Amino acid sequence: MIFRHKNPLAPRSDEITPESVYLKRRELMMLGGLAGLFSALPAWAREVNPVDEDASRPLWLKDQVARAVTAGPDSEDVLTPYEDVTAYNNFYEFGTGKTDPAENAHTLKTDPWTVTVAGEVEKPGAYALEDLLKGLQLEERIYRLRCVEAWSMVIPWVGVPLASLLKKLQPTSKARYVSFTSLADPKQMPGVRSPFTGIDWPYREGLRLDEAMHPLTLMAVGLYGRTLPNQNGAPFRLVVPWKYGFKSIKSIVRIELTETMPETTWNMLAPDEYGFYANVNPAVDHPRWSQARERRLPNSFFDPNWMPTQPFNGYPEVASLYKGMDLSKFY
Ligand SMILES: Nc1nc2c(c(=O)[nH]1)N[C@H]1C(S)=C(S)[C@@H](COP(=O)(O)O)O[C@H]1N2
Ligand SMILES: [Mo]
Repeated sequence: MIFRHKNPLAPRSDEITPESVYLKRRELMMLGGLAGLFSALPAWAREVNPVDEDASRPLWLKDQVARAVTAGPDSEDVLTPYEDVTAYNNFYEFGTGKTDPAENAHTLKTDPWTVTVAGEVEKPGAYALEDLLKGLQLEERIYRLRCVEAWSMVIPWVGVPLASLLKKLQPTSKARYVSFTSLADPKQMPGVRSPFTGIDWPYREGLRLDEAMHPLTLMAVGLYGRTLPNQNGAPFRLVVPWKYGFKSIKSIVRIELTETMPETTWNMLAPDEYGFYANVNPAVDHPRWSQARERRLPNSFFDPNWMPTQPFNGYPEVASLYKGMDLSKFY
């Protein structure tokens, strides 16, 4: 099933926003029987802006993204416009300011891209991204993204459940955690060159194996029906919707299955402020600010768009993963 988009880079109209077009499409898809209507579009009908980054991505990737199927939990949320999703980012490898990634990440070379798979796994190796994703069905998933800084977005990702990828890589019986590492190339990344970020590069994250295997956990290669923009972690990133955004590590070059809990970047930097689990939890404040509410983007100074933060970011189906754990201790 192919899905179609209004070109998100096209000039915005007050009447027909990309989001409203998008939501309409979701509604139609949910009617099921009508879904067939959308699969008959010829390739020439695809709206591709030739100056867009997406146009220069490898064909196999654009193709696989275009063949994604709609999946995941239904969402009542209004999508955050493409313009905001791709202009307001955290990607410290390209600077600490919110607009730095969009300004600087064009220097990231995303093809060819190799992901090293290592540790407690039957199929280790250095995989071309194409081979890693070969045979896997991509899905579109609309997820809320809640940053620990108390802003949030709603993003239509395109990706593959991490569980499907791990099934292909075959963790051994010893594997208990999955660790992820981002590219850290000073030549391509001004933030890695800079002595001021204080981060011990490369950026690292990790999940318990059962969290990694949860059906909500996604490896994203696209958003809004296109390949990922560089500033959003191209070409391959993690998305864990019930955890604070910093767990959703970008531009991944290494996946390692381990017996012991891996080190994670923000936990190493400030262990009192950022835990390994980092589940979204309105009841446990950050030592320096409340986590009870969030600003949903887009917003403005006069209309900050505050709303209450939900436990597990509104994904209660993951609660059983933490049964018996004191979530104020394991934050
Ligand atoms: N490698 C890397 N991954 C990262 C970050 C980063 O600085 N470097 N920032 C994290 C944080 S704090 C957030 S909120 C999300 C933001 O994702 P987005 O810019 O696609 O919205 O990416 C996460 N992944
Ligand atoms: Mo974040």
